[in-house]
Amino acid sequence: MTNGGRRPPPGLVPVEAVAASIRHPPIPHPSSVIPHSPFPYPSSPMLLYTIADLGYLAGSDLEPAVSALLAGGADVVQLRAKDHPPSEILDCARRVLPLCRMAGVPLIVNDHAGVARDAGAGGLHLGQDDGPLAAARAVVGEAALIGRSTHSPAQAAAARDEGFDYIGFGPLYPTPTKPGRPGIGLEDVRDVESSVGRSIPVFCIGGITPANLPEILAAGARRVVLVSALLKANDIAQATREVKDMLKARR
Ligand code: 3NM
Repeated sequence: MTNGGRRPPPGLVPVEAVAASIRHPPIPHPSSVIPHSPFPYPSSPMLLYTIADLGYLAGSDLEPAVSALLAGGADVVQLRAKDHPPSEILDCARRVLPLCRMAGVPLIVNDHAGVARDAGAGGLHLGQDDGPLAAARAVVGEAALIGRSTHSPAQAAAARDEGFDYIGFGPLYPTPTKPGRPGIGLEDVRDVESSVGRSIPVFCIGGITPANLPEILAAGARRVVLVSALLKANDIAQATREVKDMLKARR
């Protein structure tokens, strides 16, 4: 296996597994970027992490938005729904999971380990206050990716040491998507990327737009998360493509 001994994502029905393997032949992960990457999606460079945030999307917009993110080259899609009950989030996850699977892209559920497990999602994302990795791992299983939000270099290193598969690092700038947090700025980006980022993917997050992406990349970032800048774009697929092209050009 090229993914560090992990089993493939759970719940793939054969026809989807076949389709995924046709679209994404199992070439080795670019080990020069992330040695021993835990990501079981070896053909993807994992540069652009997107979030389908129900704070920005009406329910009926969910599938079109996720389709557009995928069409534009999103490498990861997270489902984030801060004010929705788990049963509704599960329903949403089940609606978009087939889209993600057909694109060979992991669907990550924010906060809710039980939802991630019940949906058969590719992973789970946890905040700083969402408990230890081991408890979440016991719920979602070994195959799922589990990421942690981090807001300082110390938190980033701690998440790596605990065994998280990836981290978010931010918010770089204050953002209405996660209100009440100061921006941490760009000064630690290069160090975190060159230390923690040698072991697991580091996705910079918070207030990132196509306009400020060049300065974030110049500060040392390689992987980013964009939420509002994509979901509020007139053409989500085109905005996503623009960002993905900038990330690919940086590598
Ligand atoms: N987490 P936008 S910042 C969901 O720093 C989230 O942990 C953050 O949204 C963190 O791209 C953030 O609209 C919001 O600024 C990112």
